Amino acid sequence: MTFQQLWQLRARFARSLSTMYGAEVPAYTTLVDVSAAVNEDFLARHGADAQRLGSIDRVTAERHGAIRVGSPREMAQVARVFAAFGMHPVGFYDLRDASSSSVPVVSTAFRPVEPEELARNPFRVFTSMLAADDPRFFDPVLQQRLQEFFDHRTLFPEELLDLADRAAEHGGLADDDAERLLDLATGAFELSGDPVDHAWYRELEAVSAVAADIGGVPTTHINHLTPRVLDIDDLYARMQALGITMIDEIQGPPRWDGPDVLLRQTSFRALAEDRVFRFEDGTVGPGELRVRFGEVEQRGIALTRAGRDLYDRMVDETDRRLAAGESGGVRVDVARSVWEEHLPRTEQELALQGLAYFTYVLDPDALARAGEDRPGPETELAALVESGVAVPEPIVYEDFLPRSAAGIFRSNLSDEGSRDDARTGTDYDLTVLSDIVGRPVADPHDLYRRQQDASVARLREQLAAAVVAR
Ligand code: OOG
Ligand code: NI
Repeated sequence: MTFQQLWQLRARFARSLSTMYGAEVPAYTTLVDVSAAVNEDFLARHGADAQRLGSIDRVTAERHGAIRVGSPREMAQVARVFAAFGMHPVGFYDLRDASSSSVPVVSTAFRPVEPEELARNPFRVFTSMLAADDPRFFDPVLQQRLQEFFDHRTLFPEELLDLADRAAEHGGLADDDAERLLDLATGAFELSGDPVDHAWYRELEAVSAVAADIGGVPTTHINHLTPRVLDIDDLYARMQALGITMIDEIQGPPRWDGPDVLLRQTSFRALAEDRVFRFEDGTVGPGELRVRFGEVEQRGIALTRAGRDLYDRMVDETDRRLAAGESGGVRVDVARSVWEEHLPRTEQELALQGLAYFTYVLDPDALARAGEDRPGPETELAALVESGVAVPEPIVYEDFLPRSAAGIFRSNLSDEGSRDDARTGTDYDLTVLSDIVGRPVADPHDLYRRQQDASVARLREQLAAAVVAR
């Protein structure tokens, strides 16, 4: 085989993790099969319109994974591994406060950032780091023991890190090196057969099941791998019909007859998996852990800051009405009425009100129809949209939602864990996380904005040319 570029490595990495995960968690394979059937039927029903938020090839291959690491050192290393696949840190998520349960992690997502790269293969991995220094969860003695545990384990062998650095530096790898990189990287996220120290695991679990999953085991692993569907309600119904119990509700925006925004997700609860334990009396033997689960997602349009503020207000409003006992207490029904009251019903309105990101594309027929009145490059964008000369095409949301993420974590915890809210938590933000990761963590808004601005610049050039040609 010849030289493989980063995107080719990324596509193969996603496939290889998918094969591994399917062998480890058979229910995942069912989920992938049902997702493919849902997408085919959706495509048959909606034709070309079905591909407005991504080509069917992209959507069929699309996955996000989730992994969890323990320390800043491990976070910096995993960033080097992902860089070899053209995946860069985007967004800061603080899940410590996003839920009443004990979820002591801060997170980012590693993903391609350029539109062409996303179109080639959008593989992304939601990556959480244990906030092991947060005194609300861990007392000084436990902090110390966790740190020693993380200092002494190796998640990513030197050979993997070296190969990854070389791939990132040269924009890819050739032949055997590419194969070796893929083997080592896939292996780093495989469930380990090494014995789990039972006493240590249970001690951490009393504080937080998430802490135990991260700090109670000698390696990391893919926690879930999520296919994308074009109709999540259909997927939900089909999975239930197959006898697979899903969590009670679809997280994120409700189903309604306006544009889909951001991200809707649902999952089935973690399944019991055989693991090997070293018990308190020194014996080694089988046991079970329930950690890994299946999740599926449907993606919508990315919202601007103004759109996101509106979204957050709608979520709060839904909470308020639910607390007041409206609509029989069914969240999605309450949310749907809130949506109908506040969110514009068309993409065009979302664009005109500056609530969502779009690329603006010139419609040459509309321009020709304008004849002598054709607009110049100085014409306001809104006027161009209203006259149909500029057609807004949605930019898909490529990121995550902290509240849904916390909800997904929480739905898989059997125990709330403990948190001492009398103490002050450690400060984490995008800047602190960038220092930890060792490279700048991008603000998702900057990326969407850049894509939108580039399309407007292109449009203005075309209009200027059209004016000159007149
Ligand atoms: C990550 C949970 C977040 C999502 O889709 O929001 C996530 C985890 O369980 O480690 O994957
Ligand atoms: Ni997920």
